[in-house]
Parts: sequence; structure tokens; C-alpha cells
Amino acid sequence: MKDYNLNLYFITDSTGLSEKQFLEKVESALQGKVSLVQLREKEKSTRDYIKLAEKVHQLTQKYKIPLIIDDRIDVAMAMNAEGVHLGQSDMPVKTARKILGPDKIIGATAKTVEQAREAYEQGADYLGVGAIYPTTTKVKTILTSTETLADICHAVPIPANAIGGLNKDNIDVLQGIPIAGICVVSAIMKAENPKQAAEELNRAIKNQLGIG
Ligand code: TZP
Ligand code: MG
Repeated sequence: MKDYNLNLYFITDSTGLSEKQFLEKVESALQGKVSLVQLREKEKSTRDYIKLAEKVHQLTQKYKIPLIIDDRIDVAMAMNAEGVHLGQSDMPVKTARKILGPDKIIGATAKTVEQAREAYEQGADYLGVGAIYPTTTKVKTILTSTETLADICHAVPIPANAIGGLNKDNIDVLQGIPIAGICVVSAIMKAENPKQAAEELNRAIKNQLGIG
């Protein structure tokens, strides 16, 4: 049984940090009760990605939180992560599902209702939809309106998370849209105190969005 919670989906960014600083930030976020962690590395060699993923996995296992690997199904399989997140130019969800089987979590990026339907039909468990706001995180993305986000939520039976430029002070635009949660990078990664940032985000998600 896949048992996970998408409320506060934390995506990592190790840019500019030593490995020690990075792992400390990830552990602090886990202490603040992020509900899921995605390891997102764009520059690392396959070997270094696996090595870091194993270290992050030790932490997420300690806090009993699933670890999702961004883009790379090979890395996820090598260190037995709980799942992968696939963008529109990564391996198709259908192929990944065939390889990983029914028990791994597969997330997909969707910016349109059509992409959302396709990901659902191919076996995705959840969707990441955005960017809702412009983001300072290094990513190739376009803005997705809250109307499209709402349309996606209503078009498919799998949960969808909002992503992109979200923080505790601007998630009110998501009110009334039946999302499962939010995905954040900088709101936690760039915080002085990730534990406190995660706690504040959890409060905002509960109070403003009624989730959790
Ligand atoms: N996909 C769409 S926006 C984004 C990704 C990976 C980055 C979100 O980062 P932040 O710092 O929470 O805006
Ligand atoms: Mg990706």
C-alpha cells in the first residue's frame, strides 16, 4: 500500500551548500514535518546523485517520510527510493510504471488538462502543477494559472499539488481549489531555520487551505 501525504511536499536544492550544510537543512525540514521529500539534482553525475540520495534516504527513513527522486528512475531504483517525479521530457509515466511496478510512487508534471489526463491514464499517482508564481529556483517552466490548476483538479481523480513561488504569505490564491498540498523549494531551502519554515508553512496550509 502506498501511504503518503502530499500536504507539504519539500523539494531540495543543494546549490551553493556543502554536503553537510545540505543534509542539515534537509533534516531540519524533516523535523518541521514536511510530509514528503523530493531530491532534485540537475548537475550531479549519476554516481554522485546515487551517493547523495542514499544519505538523504537515511534521513527520510528516520522520520518515516517517503523520498522521491526527480527525473531519474535509474537513481531511484539503485537506492530503492519510494518513488520518482517525471517531467514532460523525462521517461514517459507509462514506461516508468512498467519498470517500477505498482508499488512505487510516480509523480508527473502537468501544465495543462491534457497533460494531466495523459499522466493519469499512464499510471501517475499524483501531479505537480505550476509554476503558479514566478520562481527563483533554477527551472525551465511557464506560469500556470490558478484556473488551469482548478480545471486539472476537477479533470482527474488523482491528487494534484501546486508548485512555483509559493510561500506562507501567498498561498491564499489557492483557496477553494481542491489541491492535495503545495510543493516548495526556496520557502524551506533558503530559510535560515528550515524547521521553523516548515512549521509555519504547515500552519498556513491548515489555516488558509484547510488541508492537514
Ligand atoms: N517546477 C515548477 S516551479 C519549480 C519547479 C521545480 C520550482 C519551485 O521552486 P520554488 O523555490 O518553490 O519557487
Ligand atoms: Mg524533473
